[in-house]
Amino acid sequence: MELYFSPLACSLATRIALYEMDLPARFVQVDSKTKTLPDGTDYRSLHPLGLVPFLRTDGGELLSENAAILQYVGELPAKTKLMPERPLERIRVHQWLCFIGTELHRSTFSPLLDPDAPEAVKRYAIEHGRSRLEHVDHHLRDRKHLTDELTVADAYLFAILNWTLATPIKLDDYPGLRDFRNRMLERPMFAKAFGEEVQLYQAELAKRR
Ligand SMILES: N[C@@H](CCC(=O)N[C@@H](CS)C(=O)NCC(=O)O)C(=O)O
Repeated sequence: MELYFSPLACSLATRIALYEMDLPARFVQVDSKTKTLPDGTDYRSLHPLGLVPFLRTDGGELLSENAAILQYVGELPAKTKLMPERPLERIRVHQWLCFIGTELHRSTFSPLLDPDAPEAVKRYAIEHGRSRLEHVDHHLRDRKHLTDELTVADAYLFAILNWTLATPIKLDDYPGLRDFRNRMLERPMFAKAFGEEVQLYQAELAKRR
């Protein structure tokens, strides 16, 4: 398997899932600004939109879209699965992946992280995002995970919440989310994946300076 990723992007969720499930993979870094691969080729020749994550399966299939990739990885044969067996629980995970991808990732955080987004768009994203963040915050106040067990949806939420470090959204305003992120960080595989990508992110920044 090959995971195309950029440091601290939403592709971090798939790295976490692979580590938690102890699945082997090759990680191919996409420069988020230049869209080049380590061998200098243009990533857009592989993924025309230049988005990560992108996964090449062991069978050679190319998969895009975070929610789809996470579900694929989450149910690969492994001792620890990150997708539940029961149909309704699977739907619940699907529900959260959609919610995180649309309501939090693209509608709330993407404009805040985009240096080209106009200030009015950023203000709108903060206003609009508040009710969405409150919704998950309340859900997590008395739960360890989004659903009964740890799943790929938790890895995706964790990846998104890290972006509060670079945006005006403050996790202290959302104690359920803050405690969830801290709990996830206590898991060795979450901490390993996050720590590695922080280093890669800093190296990418230093290269650009
Ligand atoms: N709909 C895509 C969105 C993925 C996405 O937003 N990826 C970001 C990183 S978190 C990206 O590659 N941004 C680069 C760009 O927009 O050029 C998915 O869910 O996979």
